[in-house]
Amino acid sequence: MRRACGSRIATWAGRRPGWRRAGVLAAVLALAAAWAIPAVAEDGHALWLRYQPLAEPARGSAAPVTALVAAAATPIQAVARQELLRGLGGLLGTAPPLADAVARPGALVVGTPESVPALARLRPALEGLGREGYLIRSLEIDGHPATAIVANQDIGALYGAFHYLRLLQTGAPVDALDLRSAPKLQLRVLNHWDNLDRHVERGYAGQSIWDWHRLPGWIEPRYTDYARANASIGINGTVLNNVNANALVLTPMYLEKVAALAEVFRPWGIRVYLSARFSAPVEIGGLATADPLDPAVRRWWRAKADQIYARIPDFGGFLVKANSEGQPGPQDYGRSHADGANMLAEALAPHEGVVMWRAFVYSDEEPDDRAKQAYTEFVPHDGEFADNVLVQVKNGAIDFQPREPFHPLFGAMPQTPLMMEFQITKEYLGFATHLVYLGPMWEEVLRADTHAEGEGSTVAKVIDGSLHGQRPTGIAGVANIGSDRNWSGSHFDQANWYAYGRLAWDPHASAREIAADWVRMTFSRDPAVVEPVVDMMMASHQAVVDYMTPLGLHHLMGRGHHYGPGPWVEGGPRADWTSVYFHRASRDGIGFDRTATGSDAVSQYAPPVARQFGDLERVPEDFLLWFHHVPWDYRTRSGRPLWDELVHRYDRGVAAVREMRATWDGLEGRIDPERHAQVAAFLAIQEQEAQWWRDASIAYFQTFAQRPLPDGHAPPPQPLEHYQALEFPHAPGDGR
Ligand code: GCV
Repeated sequence: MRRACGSRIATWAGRRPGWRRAGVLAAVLALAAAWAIPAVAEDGHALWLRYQPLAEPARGSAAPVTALVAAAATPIQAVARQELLRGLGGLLGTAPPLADAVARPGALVVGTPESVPALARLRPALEGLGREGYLIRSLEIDGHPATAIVANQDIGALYGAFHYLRLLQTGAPVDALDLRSAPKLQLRVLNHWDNLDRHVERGYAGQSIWDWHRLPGWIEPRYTDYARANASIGINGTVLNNVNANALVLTPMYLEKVAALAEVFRPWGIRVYLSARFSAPVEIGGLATADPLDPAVRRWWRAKADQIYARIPDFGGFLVKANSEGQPGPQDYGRSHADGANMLAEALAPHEGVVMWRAFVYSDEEPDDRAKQAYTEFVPHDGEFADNVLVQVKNGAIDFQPREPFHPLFGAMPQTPLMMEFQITKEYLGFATHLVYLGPMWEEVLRADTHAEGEGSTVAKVIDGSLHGQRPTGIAGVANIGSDRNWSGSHFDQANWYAYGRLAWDPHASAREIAADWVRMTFSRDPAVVEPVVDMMMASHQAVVDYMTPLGLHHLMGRGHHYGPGPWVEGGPRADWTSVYFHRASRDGIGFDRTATGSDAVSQYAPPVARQFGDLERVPEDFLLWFHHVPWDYRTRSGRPLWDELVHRYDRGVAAVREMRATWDGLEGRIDPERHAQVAAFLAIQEQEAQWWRDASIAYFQTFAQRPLPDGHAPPPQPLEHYQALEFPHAPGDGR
């Protein structure tokens, strides 16, 4: 098993010459300080770390900090201290003076028992908090009331510092604190689908933030901003390049660039990982094969790992997409996923790196149902993967659709660490212009009951290892970060990055509470803003499901770019890349029969779940057409026939967007004009596009349903051919 990464960082830092250490530290502090100067007012660049002065009465509830006792002897300690000075300075008006001891009431004392001796007596209370956990406590030190943020290691104290600042930012009382927090998942990682030419696959926020061409000579200050934002929500790893990987990233020229980024991220507790192309030994290594059982190939990967660790001693490991969508993999040589993953794991093991092997696979031979393929390919290999391999599983079995039932692999591989893969970027959810808060969708999946070990075997318990005891544990989020000034393409998409981090720290947390914190930190602590905006965010996921893919429909988007509706998409290289494959609409009904009379995908779930999903009377209606092919006049639970219910839901979705617009318009004057105006404009786009989805889908499905629209529902304003003829050759984020 892997050594704790803090000790590795300490070891690494300890080996460096003193002058170089001091230089790194100075650079880190300078970059961190530069971040405090807002380049453009209210452009969203500051994210949730705005540290605006606290207005009364919230300020009154914050105990004044009279002094800050915190060491700065290591890079992590230095950034923690710097962050507190910046945060307290912004929130309270002036930064507290630095002190070596608690000489008067009201000091904030931050560190480990080693870095701040006054904290040594809290050592027993730190038990069980691990390397990254922390304690925030109101107590007396040397006879004076004080607040302690204390952890076993520096990184825990940094996370505690961010938590304390969050309490102040959200207006929570801080005068009688007794908080313990430790992450429930070990690897909390972003996956960038960023290409080396700076195109971001499925990215809607500009170009890649990695300026590969100018690295390592030019270190953008943004890299520090990025690391700081991630550390504030507990993210501790980042995969820099696309899973559709270019082998060049493993060449020495690129490894120098990767090493430069790793150096910037290190003080923030963030390790770098790379997507590894399975055929790299052939493409950049000059070998004739990439067969994982070939001794020369194994040697090549071992040497490559050694080369990487010589430059990046805390390198995290590899992410691999193999034998999926045309990517090379072990099956090209008649080997299994376990053979491929274990070969890489063997190369990384001496350095305590991990392999994150993706379960998003489908072979060139089309299966009877794409939803079944990952389970079919992976479950037979349960128990065969090396100790440092995690299998990374998307939340649902198809592909980040607006709503999917949880992936049947969760709970089905008790001897293998399974990582969750969420998509933060909104490939199938309206890109950056649709306001969709993903917290409720992720919460729904995390709380879903797999029944793997009886009732209460939630997906969250599978991934945090509490159900089957697997280690390591982890979660990945496909990043929505790009070169746009506001990072994520829209102000509200920042909430999805934020919520991902908070759920990665605690997959049992509440999406609503996370949203409320985010709104208070990002827009306003005024309840007249917080309450309506949180309600709007919480309703936004159901809205997009309703206007795009109601009742369990899925994979109905435009071909290739995935922009807008395309329920008519058919033909092309493979059936399971079309919409007609998934909705199966005909004169007799609509939906994919995944029961025993159809593909029998339901049988991949534990029996109680399979029985529920397979039973037309008991299946949650949100998944009706995911699991069942249903006649148009089937009576739904509302009493409406299926066709009428479908139309009703499409219209409900559009109406929900209209309501979001009205709510937002009503907040004019309470939100700064710059951000208010952009959100208002994006909501207007969203309403138009929701209407487009609704109109195009109804026009298309009506050709099968052959029924009039129910009373009170307007017909689509254009004939079906109009919607089918629309083309978007320059839609952003396409796969290349
Ligand atoms: C990176 C979907 C996306 C692809 C993506 C793939 C994956 O198919 O459309 O762009 O490729 O998922 O997750 O590997």
